[in-house]
Amino acid sequence: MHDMKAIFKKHVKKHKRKILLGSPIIILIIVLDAFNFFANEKTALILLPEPSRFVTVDRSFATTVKLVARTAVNAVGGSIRFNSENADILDVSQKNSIINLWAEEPTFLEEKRGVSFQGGILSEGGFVGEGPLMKIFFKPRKTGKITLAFENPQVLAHDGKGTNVLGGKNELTYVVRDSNLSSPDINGDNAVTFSDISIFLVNWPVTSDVGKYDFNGDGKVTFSDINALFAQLGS
Ligand SMILES: [Ca+2]
Ligand SMILES: [Ca+2]
Repeated sequence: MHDMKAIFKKHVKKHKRKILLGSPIIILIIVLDAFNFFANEKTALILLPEPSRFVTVDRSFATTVKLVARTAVNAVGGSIRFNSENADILDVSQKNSIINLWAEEPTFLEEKRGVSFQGGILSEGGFVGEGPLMKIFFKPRKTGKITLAFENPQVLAHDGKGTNVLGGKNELTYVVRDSNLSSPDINGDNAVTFSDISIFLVNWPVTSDVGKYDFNGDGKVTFSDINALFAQLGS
């Protein structure tokens, strides 16, 4: 055991310079990777929460459907479905859409269990870049999760053959909580991670801003709120 420790120490000492030099590169790669989750080379369809995945049951919320085209494209279509027992669709807006030729304007699927759409982008040389396709407005029915997903999505290349060049798409899950509970996503990065718990602990004991840290809704901030936040880790 001691031998192992000694070997390890010796190795670290010997390679200290390399380890120190290498570490920032590894960290940089991890950070860049996180930023590039959707910004890689793939043409993708993205469901974007506005502004947050963490919503309250008493309020409506919106999802922007966005296209990221890495090569020239001219048509996009598909449908978006969700678990409709937990929410209702209020409206779909095409305002600011990059689609300027609708073959099928966004229409509600049966019993508003989703939205289907099909359209073209009139642009010389095809469309490259990113922009919104539409915005869907929802009203939660109850607390729980609402998951949106694409069904049969297509993004067609401006190549005269209509090749489907869609390389990626995401699923989006909203977490609906009671209106008297604080959002577990303290730093607003759309995930509940150790960073949120760390921020909470930095502010512990909470004497002001009770409304920000009352995760169980009893009007005060106690250890129970730490437990309540831990319970939502990863959501
Ligand atoms: Ca967070
Ligand atoms: Ca509390």
